[in-house]
Amino acid sequence: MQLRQTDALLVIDMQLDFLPNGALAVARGDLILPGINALAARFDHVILTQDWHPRNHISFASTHGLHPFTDTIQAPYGTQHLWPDHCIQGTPGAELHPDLSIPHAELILRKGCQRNVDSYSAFTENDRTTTTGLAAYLQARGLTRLFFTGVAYDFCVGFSALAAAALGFESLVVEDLTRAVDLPHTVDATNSAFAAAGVQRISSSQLLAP
Ligand code: VGL
Ligand code: ZN
Repeated sequence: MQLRQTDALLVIDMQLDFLPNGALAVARGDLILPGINALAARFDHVILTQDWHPRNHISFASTHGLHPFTDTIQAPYGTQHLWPDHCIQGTPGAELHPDLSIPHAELILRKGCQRNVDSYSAFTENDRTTTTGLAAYLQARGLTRLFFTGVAYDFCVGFSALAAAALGFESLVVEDLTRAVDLPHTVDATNSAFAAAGVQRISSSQLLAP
């Protein structure tokens, strides 16, 4: 697959809290770091995201005295999964992994900053109304084809890729450079949603081949 001037690579939430030993560790998330670095070197345009929550965020089980992973709440905008406290603004766990090496990344977008609204997607918050400005940024620079990597496949990567497709971007997920939280049904649901929305699942070998 030939890369174009109008392509961008999105590296979603490669933060310490989502990687092994982190507060919301995604299994084997660290194994994708070298591949992401190698792929990023092929792109002129790379955008990084950070999950960036205030303390007592609506998505934290501790905020509600409930259990992470298994419990949900009914937020004004719909069902919200609950998680361990993670990616609290300014804490070490919210930092990007130090082995992520993409000095030419042009934008670091922080999301999930409102206490009462979570944001899995880098484009549209979970209320499905508030935008992060990322679509406007990409459109202003003429970037139309987006490749997604990072964590978690079944949450922030998935929601971002689906939002991108809904906003009219060509949306591709580099599947071997993602890892999933893998709650019951979340990977199947993501795969079905990708198929329905025309989000393509590709391998990094298709991009790294000489
Ligand atoms: C994520 C759960 C909660 C993610 C973020 O990055 O996929 N998952 N916050
Ligand atoms: Zn989060």
